[in-house]
Amino acid sequence: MPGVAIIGTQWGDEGKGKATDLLGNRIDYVVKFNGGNNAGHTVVIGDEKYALHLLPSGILSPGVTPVIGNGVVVDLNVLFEELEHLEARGIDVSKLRISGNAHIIPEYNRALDQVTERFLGKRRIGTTGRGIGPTYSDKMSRVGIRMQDLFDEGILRQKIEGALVQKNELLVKAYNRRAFTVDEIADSLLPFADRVRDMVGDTALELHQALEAGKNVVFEAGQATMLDIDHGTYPYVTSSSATAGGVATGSGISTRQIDRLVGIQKAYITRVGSGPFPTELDDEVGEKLRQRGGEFGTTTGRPRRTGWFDSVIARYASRINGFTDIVMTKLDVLSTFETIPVCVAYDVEGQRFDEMPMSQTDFHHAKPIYEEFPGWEEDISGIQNFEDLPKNAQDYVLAIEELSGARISAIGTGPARDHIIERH
Ligand code: 2SA
Ligand code: GDP
Ligand code: MG
Repeated sequence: MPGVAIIGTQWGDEGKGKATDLLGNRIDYVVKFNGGNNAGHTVVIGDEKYALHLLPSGILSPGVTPVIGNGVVVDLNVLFEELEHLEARGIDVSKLRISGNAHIIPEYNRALDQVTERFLGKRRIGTTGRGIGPTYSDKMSRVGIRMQDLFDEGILRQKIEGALVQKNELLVKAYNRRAFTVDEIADSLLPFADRVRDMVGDTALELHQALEAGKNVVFEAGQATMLDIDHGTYPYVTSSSATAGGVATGSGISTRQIDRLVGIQKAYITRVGSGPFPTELDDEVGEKLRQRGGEFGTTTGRPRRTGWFDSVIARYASRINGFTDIVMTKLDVLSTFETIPVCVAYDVEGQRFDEMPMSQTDFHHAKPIYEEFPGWEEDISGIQNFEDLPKNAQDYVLAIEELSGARISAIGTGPARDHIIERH
């Protein structure tokens, strides 16, 4: 049963989209199991560049059945914008399946996400403002609206009414905003019922049957380990389970059906939004990484914060997820740096931490302990054989492999599909 999961090891944007695409011609199904249109995956195919948010990036491979699992939150307007955009570019999207249990992002949750951030001021999370957090809160509070509710107008109206009791209280009393009416929300959702009817189904059963029949199923995570609601840098996280455990809960398959767990890690590290970041480079070196790596948000265009590779985080991600192997991306970005520091442990007020500190306060105060590696001048873009890399680049990869606690099975040397070194 070849179930493969692709998981981010850092704070996102490691190149998961490209890693999924790499498996393209071997995939039958690609499943998004967490998050929503806060994600941003960029995939480059020939001269064409695709930016995907809500849809899994495997949708770009012909013959693949894309699946939006129960763990995803769906903005229906974005769904159809993205589908129409891809169709106009000649991509077949007709096979898309959506779980009847996936939650819908109603307009009031977008409003709440944005206004909450404004009111938090300095303490804001730096969310993408897409309504992700409030929609997952509703799911846990049991006042959420699911895809299947679109097919029963009576139930839909009851659920909207129930949710609005809480939402309007917050919007009007706490945040001085206008109230939403049941009619306006129902009117914004009901026209989608017919449009999604044929896409919505029991995707957990469909995936189970596919896996039992020996099909290749890829589970593609949005965001990443350090943004996971349980295992990330809470509260500076997203509101879903972005780690390996989320694959099963977010798609309804068994953990026993996951055969391979691939961690995606950049050769350095980035973060979008607020929160602690021990190896952050708030200087011209960080700016050079940002420019060379094109580190700007795929969804919001925000400049990403940049820093050196952090092996404490890499080891933590390997442990939490249990990676079978790792794909290291963007090694080409590190060319021309004279030396490349790698964080091997933290110093927290005189105490050394080789593993992630338990307390967020300690993590906020963590100072990286660096080991320096000699850099290389050569442009390595597009290299496909490990032996063709400069010796210093090879040594860097081998050192990171040792520090990360899992085998590096592939190395990205550029954004294009074939800019990759596969190590067998
Ligand atoms: P949210 O909107 O509630 O999920 O935000 C909570 C935190 O999660 C972070 N987050 C992300 N971090 C990196 N990349 C993401 N996707 C886009 C991309 C981001 C963009 O691929 O470039 O375009 O800005 C993503 N989505 C959520 C977010 O920054 C908050 O820290
Ligand atoms: P995701 O959210 O993990 O899918 O990553 P994003 O798509 O948000 O960000 C990764 C970016 O790096 C994209 O623009 C990719 O095209 C690009 N990319 C992926 N792998 C490589 C690589 O090995 N080298 C370079 N230079 N760019 C890469
Ligand atoms: Mg991204």
